Amino acid sequence: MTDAAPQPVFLKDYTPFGFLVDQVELNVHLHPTATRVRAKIAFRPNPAARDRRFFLHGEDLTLISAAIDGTPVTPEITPEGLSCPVPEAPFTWEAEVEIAPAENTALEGLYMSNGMYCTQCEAEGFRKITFYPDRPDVMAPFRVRIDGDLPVLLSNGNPVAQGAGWAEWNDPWPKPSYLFALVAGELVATSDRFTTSEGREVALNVWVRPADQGKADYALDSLIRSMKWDEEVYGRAYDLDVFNIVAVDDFNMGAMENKGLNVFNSRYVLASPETATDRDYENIERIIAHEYFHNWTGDRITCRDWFQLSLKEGLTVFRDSQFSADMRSAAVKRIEDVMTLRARQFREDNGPLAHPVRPESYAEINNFYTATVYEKGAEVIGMLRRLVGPEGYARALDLYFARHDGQACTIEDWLQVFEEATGRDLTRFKRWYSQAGTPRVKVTEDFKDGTYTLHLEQKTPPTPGQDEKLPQVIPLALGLLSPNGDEVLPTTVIELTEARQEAVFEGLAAKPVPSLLRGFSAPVILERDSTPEERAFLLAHDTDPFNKWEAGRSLAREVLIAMVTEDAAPAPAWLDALAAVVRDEALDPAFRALALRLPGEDELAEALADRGAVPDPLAIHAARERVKTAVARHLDPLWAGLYAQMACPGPYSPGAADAGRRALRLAALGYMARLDGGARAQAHFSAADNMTDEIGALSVLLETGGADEALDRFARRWGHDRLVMDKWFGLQATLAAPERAVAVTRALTEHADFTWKNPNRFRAVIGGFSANAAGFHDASGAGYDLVADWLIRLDAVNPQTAARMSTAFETWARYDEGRREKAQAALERIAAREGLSRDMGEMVGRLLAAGRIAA
Ligand code: B3K
Ligand code: ZN
Repeated sequence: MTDAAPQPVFLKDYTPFGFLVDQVELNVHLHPTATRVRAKIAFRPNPAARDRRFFLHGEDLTLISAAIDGTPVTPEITPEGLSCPVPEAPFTWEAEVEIAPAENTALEGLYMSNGMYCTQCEAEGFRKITFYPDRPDVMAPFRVRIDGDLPVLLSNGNPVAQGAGWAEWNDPWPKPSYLFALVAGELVATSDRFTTSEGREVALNVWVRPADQGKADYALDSLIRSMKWDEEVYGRAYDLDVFNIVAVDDFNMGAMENKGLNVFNSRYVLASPETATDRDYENIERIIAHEYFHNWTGDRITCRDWFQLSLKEGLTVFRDSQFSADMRSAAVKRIEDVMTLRARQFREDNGPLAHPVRPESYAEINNFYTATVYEKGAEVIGMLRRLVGPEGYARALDLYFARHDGQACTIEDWLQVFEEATGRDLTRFKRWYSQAGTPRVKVTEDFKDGTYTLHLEQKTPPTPGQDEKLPQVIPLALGLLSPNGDEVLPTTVIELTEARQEAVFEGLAAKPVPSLLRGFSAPVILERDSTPEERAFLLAHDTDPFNKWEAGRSLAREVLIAMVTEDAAPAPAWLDALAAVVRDEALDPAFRALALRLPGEDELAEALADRGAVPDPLAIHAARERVKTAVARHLDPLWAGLYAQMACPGPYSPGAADAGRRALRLAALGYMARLDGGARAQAHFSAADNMTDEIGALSVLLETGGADEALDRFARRWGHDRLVMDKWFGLQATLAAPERAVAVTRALTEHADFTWKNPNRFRAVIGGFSANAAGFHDASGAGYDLVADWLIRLDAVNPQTAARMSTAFETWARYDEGRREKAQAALERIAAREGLSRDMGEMVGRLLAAGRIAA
């Protein structure tokens, strides 16, 4: 913690560390309040570096002793680390420190969760374990001995030897310290074996607490499928004799890719049909894959510095999306990814926290594990693949792995392999890494004598610190349909590279209907005046599943906006088009369920602000409610049939087919509840034999009223299960009616089981409430105050999670003056706190600065 204004670090200031590390030996003697860590590190001067000052990061460490080549030394120690004179030749550094894992509430470094020890080192947590050059470009093999009276003692790499109360591990692959991990506890494994394409026999274990035994099968199965997929699709085989995964209840994020020892938030490991939803299963599959894929894109090839974070994260998200698309429905996966991108990344790119995929400065790197670095970073790779084609992409990746294995790399290294493998000049493409903001592509058209011309203009609005934007390289996938619905031009990619461009199509019999940005081929906002009739036509006829969905989505958005601004009734043409999609049995039920989901309140607020209006959160909420009721009535003849038809016979299976049927059935249930007062939802809740149905019905009851009894029953049934109770807490905060939301959330925070130091529980309640747009933006400012109070409280114990949750305030500057004043006051109250963390200091500073400009 620090009171001073956070000092930024700049990309341009990068210099290599003065020393290389040949070997690290750690000896960790576990104790809740007095763990001893002995480190023996072989350093030698780095010929590539000029600066030979010996500085080791270290925070919250008590130094017991230090020696160089066996001679005791007395280093100079600051809150950030130590420095010491060292020989000009190779030398051995030895140090012993003491730390207190049980007192570590920040969940960074070595800490305790339910009696078990675990670590989280990315980005800069290793410095809370021992003194070390804690930066990703210093890579070394680690050998670790753990002493502790717990039955399971794990670290990275392969097991060397073990006995009662100790274990030794050796990781032969050089790695940066952020990939170090240690776990110790009373754990049980669900195990299997995997033989790699290179003939290596790998022992696979998913470790959980004994009470959770039996809930790790799906995670293990997902791991095996990920290992196989990475061999088949990327030619990447696993490289150790064991792969361990551990589920931890108290965890700041989703999971962590430590070499050979992935540590997971238990919500992304534990699953049984009774306790996990279809969405949970899907997330487990995706995140297990993501962390496993990091073994090559992250661990074997890592980042030179944290500015390059998207090098591993964007690429690994792209890879896990490909995997999910292969395991499930590619079309549905793409639609869901774009919904998330728009809800999180576009919102970020359009607000005070906008930053490039490769930021150029930061005060606290943990604040930059963002949707822009991850999801926009993945989109950039998707565009690259589209531009060079699948073969070019495969060649570039092969070269990347061959050339950079064992190295800490940059975005330049990454683009260079594409240039060499494909002969393309990527100078302009690189702007995707340096320019923040979502580009707008404006499209107009004309048709004359069989020639159809598209006039394309691109523009990126200013973002904080970046007023001027240059044109980007935008792959625009498009197709053309004839007026009778035939495809006259199959998907073609046009490359936009200039501020203005034209695309000409000749020899057409009639003016076509364009299907633009197919598959959402670039993370841009398309601006084109198109009529509701044309959108309905695309919804009915487009061959591109993404654009078919998009047509319906944009119709729904327009309907909702018209209802907010003009109090219009929902257009019957839209309702008919929606009915046709829902009725179409040739379409995947999951797709039909997605078509029935309306744009969210925040998306609508954003769209209104974009048109220069000041969004009224209550009016948006009310319009959405009215549209839902209108849909319920208009499609009334369909619901009962759909509900009966979509029942899944046989035992629960989390696969995409059954999950899609359940999603469509629950969507029908939700609309039906608006007509039958929730009677069927009550019955559905009582009869549910899996969590998807149980929580699905409960959500319907919460939305339409009459959930009290079901909530009580749910709590009695699941009170013992933390993960299930997170859902109970979260749903109530998210779905509370606007006028009750603050009171409901406050009551939840007073509940005996609101264990707020647990990040999952905090996110469920405070994050859930922040996602309740009309509730959070209550005109009284009570929502802002409630969140600010909790952020202040959490910041004192866990700055990382607190800072992350402060993004609730990301959109404050778009609202009316009354709300703005109150939000600003809440943010200023946080900013004024003494002892505010660097994490939170940076976040509120950015939130306030840009907001004030806009105000
Ligand atoms: N690399 C980790 C995230 C670490 C976050 C540190 N604040 C998980 C992942 O992206 O796979
Ligand atoms: Zn990752």
